Amino acid sequence: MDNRLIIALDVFEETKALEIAKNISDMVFAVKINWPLILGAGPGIISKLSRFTPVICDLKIADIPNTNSLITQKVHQMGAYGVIAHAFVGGDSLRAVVESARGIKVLAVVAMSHPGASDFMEKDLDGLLSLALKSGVDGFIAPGNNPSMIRRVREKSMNKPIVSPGIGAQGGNAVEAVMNGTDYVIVGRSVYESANPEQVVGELNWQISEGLERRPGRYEILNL
Ligand code: 3DU
Repeated sequence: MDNRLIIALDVFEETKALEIAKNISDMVFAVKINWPLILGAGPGIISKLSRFTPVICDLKIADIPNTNSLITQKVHQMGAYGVIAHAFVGGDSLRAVVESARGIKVLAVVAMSHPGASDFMEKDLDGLLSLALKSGVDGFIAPGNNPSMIRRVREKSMNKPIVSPGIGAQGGNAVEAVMNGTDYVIVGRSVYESANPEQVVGELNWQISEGLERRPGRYEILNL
């Protein structure tokens, strides 16, 4: 199945993360892990989860080129499928991630889903996008709860996939995000806090198919 759902496993406990991942692995594209799980369960969770499903490490890497490169090398060694880095740190820092990735996918954060994103990041979306494009990243992170922002990213970059959090707990809707140009949907709380994660994952997959059907033909569906 051409799956386009990514589950954010923002839980602290290894057992809970592994249980959810095992139960949903054949219904999702990947899981995304962030600092809560890495700090809670230890970095070994990357390779443990990778036995069931591709793992995207949402480390939001944002440092000088040398440090970015060291972090990316380690993420690669641990068997991750992809890594997320911030674009705002500048072209040299982002290129260091891309150059150290050795085949793992690099996603650049160009816009965020929380209200504070309008304080700084939103003001230079075009600059962040062009910097990320020039750095050779594999895709963009852009907010699924902000359809006009997704369209702006899509219109500027027709050839890199958009991966969007902000669906469910943060108010976004998967049908709407995908209609507006999101290629992969990230969902956390709505799934891992649910009494029936498999059912929620099934519904989200249905919503993604619906969004793809209603998507304008000029927005090609892009793969990561
Ligand atoms: O809101 P949720 O529980 O569905 O989780 C969303 C995940 O995506 C979470 O790990 C968060 O850190 C990440 N994320 C955003 O929510 C918004 C962004 O702009 C970037 C990443």
